[in-house]
Amino acid sequence: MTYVEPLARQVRQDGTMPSADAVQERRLRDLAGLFADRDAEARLLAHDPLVYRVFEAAALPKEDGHLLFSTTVIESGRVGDEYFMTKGHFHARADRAELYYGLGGRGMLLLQTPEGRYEALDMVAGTAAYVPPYWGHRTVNTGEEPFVFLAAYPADAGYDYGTIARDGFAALVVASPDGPRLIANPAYRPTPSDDAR
Ligand code: PAN
Ligand code: ZN
Repeated sequence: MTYVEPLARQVRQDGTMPSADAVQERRLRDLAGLFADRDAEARLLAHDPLVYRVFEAAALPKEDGHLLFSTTVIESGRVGDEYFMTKGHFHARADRAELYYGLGGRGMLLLQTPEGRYEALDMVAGTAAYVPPYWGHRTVNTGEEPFVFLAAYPADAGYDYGTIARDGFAALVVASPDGPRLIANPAYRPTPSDDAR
């Protein structure tokens, strides 16, 4: 067996990775409090739908310089006007960048700086999207099919979910008669950085 052979994983057309080392399943209850419409969220919680799955190639070398990769499959659906989305995070080592590659469906990558500047990028199959160092990121399924993408990131990037769980995300993507619309999140409250506190 070669060195690289055990580091490869098969990714199916639908984004699932049968040889994944770990699979995270996120249902609505795992995202409680992240959607703007709390009443719609409470109603849907009775069914607690599957929102997304992450198939991780995690059993890869962890020494400095290595990459991990995963696929994410976000189901099509909404909570009120807001589309199904990931929790969103900054990297625990905030200066670590990431590359996303669209595999299927249609979605948006939301990016924000710690100060709350935000940008959004439409993603379809074939879109290579760059997550720069220090930018928090969340993906949203704006289509009728599962939105699927592959992500590759430094093995030591880690996850800071707490900041977005506490402050919210600076922008929301909501359904409108003209299609998905990006709006500023009125409930977003950035916590001052350590330097400013
Ligand atoms: C991705 C995300 C994945 C799920 O692999 O972890 O899309 O989103 P949450 O982690 O926000 O639930 C990534 O950005 N890794 O760094
Ligand atoms: Zn990330």
